[in-house]
Amino acid sequence: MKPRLTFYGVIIFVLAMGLHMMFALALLLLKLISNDHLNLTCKPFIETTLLVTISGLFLGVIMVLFELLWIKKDNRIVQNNPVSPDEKLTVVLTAYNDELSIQEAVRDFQVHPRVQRVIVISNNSTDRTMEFAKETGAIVYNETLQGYGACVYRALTEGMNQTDTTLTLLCEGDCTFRAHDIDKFLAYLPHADIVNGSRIVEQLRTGGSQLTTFMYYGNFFVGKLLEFKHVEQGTLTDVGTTYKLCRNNALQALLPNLSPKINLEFNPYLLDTALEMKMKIVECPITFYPRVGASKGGNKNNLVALNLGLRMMFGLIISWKPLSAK
Ligand SMILES: Nc1nc2c(ncn2[C@@H]2O[C@H](COP(=O)(O)OP(=O)(O)O)[C@@H](O)[C@H]2O)c(=O)[nH]1
Ligand SMILES: [Mg+2]
Repeated sequence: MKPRLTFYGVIIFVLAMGLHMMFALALLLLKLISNDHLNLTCKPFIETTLLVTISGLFLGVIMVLFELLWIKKDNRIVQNNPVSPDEKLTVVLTAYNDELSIQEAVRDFQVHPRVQRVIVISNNSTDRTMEFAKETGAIVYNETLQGYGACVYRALTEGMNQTDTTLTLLCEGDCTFRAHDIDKFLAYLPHADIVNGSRIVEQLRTGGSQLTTFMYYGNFFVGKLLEFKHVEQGTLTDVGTTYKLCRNNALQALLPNLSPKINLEFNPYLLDTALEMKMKIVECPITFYPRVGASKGGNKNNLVALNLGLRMMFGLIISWKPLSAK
């Protein structure tokens, strides 16, 4: 069991800071609206609370410093498993009623020289997604368990089961991610079991994409929380990207430890579980484009994204289990 002092220290610090600000504000308002009598009755309670929150701030800082200065030893070995230039990969695309984008997405990946095949996983699509994907030459399966997590889980399973490729590239069939980033992923692969795409480089985020500036910083914040949970295991700046390149032997170990019932929170859940298993995850900056077709996920608007971000934080701090779909 890891002590996770940085992780819990940061959480205690942020909670204490929030409470402290709330009570300081309450004290100010009370002073403005109440008479001396009320002030006197509330004073001991407010004073005690402020003392507790200030102690929380100090405790948080001490926990973080203790772990960073005394416990962490920085004894990492950089993995360097070269990838053969002939190595091909299987692309797996998620698709739920994505008839407007699926053909363009499949074609984009099919023409990349490192791609062996494209598999599309429809998730009970009721439009012509499956038909259009087949027409374009993709292998098509339908995942009957509804949900983003179930669709991703099936996609990774199908990729892993291909016997002539050892690499699975997970992506969405909505044209938000592009095949030209495969070369970036491959450049980082020698050092990783999973290369996770990150939309953190501003210049690579197309204006008008689903990732608003609010979501961009929100993703970064939750990414850092995940990083603090696994200090020294990886730099994490984006918990919302589907786009990732996985070694199949890593998937063989990882998938039995994942539940397909975790839905839109599946990405940080996968990363958290893989880091817990001591897998090497390296982020790679990727480009991000406007979506073709309507959003089905957590990117509809900032409020939906905020709700999803809070659920992700719940999963990271408390447990992923209660987030499983029934
Ligand atoms: N939200 C959602 N997405 C699904 C589902 N099944 C498959 N998907 C696919 O998973 C991806 C969701 O991606 P995301 O970026 O979170 O939402 P988007 O805005 O719909 O693209 C898309 O490729 C969807 O087509 C489902 O049941 N719900
Ligand atoms: Mg999408």
